[in-house]
Amino acid sequence: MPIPQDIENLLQEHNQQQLTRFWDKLSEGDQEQLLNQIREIDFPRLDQLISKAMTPADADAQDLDLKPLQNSIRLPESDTDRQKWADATERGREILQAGKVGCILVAGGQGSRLGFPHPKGMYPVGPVTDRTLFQIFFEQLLALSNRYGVRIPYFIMTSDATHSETEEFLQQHSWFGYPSDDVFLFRQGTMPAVDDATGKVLLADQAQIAMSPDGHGGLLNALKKAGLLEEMGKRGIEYLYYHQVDNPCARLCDPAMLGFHALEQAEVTTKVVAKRDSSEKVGVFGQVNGNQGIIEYSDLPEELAQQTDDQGRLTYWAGNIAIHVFNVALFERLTGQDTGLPVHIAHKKVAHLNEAGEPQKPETPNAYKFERFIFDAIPMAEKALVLETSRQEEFNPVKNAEGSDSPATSREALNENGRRWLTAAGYEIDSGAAVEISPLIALEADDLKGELQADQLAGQEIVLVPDSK
Ligand code: UD2
Repeated sequence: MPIPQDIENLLQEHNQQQLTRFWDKLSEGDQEQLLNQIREIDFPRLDQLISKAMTPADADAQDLDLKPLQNSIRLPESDTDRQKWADATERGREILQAGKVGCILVAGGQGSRLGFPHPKGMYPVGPVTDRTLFQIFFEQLLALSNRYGVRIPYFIMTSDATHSETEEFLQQHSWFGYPSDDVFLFRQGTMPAVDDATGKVLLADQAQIAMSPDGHGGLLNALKKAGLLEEMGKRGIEYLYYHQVDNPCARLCDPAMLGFHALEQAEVTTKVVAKRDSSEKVGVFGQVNGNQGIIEYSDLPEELAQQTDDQGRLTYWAGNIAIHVFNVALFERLTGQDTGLPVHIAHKKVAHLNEAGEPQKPETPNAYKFERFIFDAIPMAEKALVLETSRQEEFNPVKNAEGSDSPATSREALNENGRRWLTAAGYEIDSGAAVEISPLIALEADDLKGELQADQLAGQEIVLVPDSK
């Protein structure tokens, strides 16, 4: 079939005619697929992004206006602090009991650093049982919904790269016992990659535009498009606990975090850990252009990352571990306005076809990719709260195949946390024992007090998981 006239005009107008370069070689089906992709692209918006990407940042670009974080709730040190945390935990339990909490998992990333050829949630990280990240999360939510007698909807964002395998894996495991009608899998959007020299949209194949996921900030539009903000309204959900697929130590729907969030009347609360060192690859919290916000590690100048106060502690100490509580009302407000989250432009290597239709696998960055970050919602909130947590307890992600933030460090942390819980609950265990405790057995150390028999704690492997039926 001929190229539809409206498409011909559209590509002409935006100088992107190369997208139909191989039209005559395509089957009807492939032509249809290409047309659908072209129709998905917001070309006027893309033109703005292309010209922004192609304009070198002017030398005297407004310097980063970053000041240290002014207020945050630090880990408790005094009895007064501990009482504050206990009060917040009580408030958080009330919110959970009232059924006002939903949970968001962002799982659209391709996890290229890990070199695992499946969606990262399928990665086995249990130190003894090889439980996957997904299983650990679902068991936490199942334990919470049982304990508080409420349904906690689980909104899982996937991407084109992770959706079908994730869906199949969860179905195969019957959502690890979680009610499937409380699980919502939805895809994030995509953005085209453009050639860094010409601004032309790249073709990944003769009938396939080079598209990539639009960043975890794509969550807002994806929730709205999937009708999930309405679903939250129908269920009376007011608070959303948000976490990433790579961190098995995240304490889902943490009552203390929910409690502080409500008591401080925040619209967004973010958990932070004290950075390991100035080079740790996490965003930092600060006053950004006068507003509380996060500067991504790649945008933080070296001298600021290394700046210390008079006690030698990092000035920008608060590392974003990408655990948030958002008010649904904030998401409704942000998706209601047309200026959504800002778009970040990344210079990356993107495989594509050249003009002759030959596949190119560049060795150096050749294209611009566009993505949104969810933490850019923070400065848009009426009030943003920062809450410190313990790295050992709550931030041991699986990111790299080796070294720091790897499967080995994450498994060891789960093991260490299990051992600490057992000791805190008053049990003697072998100093070299490997420990794994399912959330269905305990969500915190206190849940173990007076529950275990000696034979469950003997030997080199202590595995506390529900009896497999
Ligand atoms: C992220 C943060 C970093 C710090 C760290 C904590 C950004 C840009 N950086 O670093 O500041 O908080 O996490 O662990 O966020 N994802 C999607 N769709 C996408 C892209 C990512 O769902 O299009 C998900 C991905 O599945 C993962 C999370 O977002 O769950 C973070 O992905 P990442 O690997 O891009 O972020 P990272 O680890 O560089």
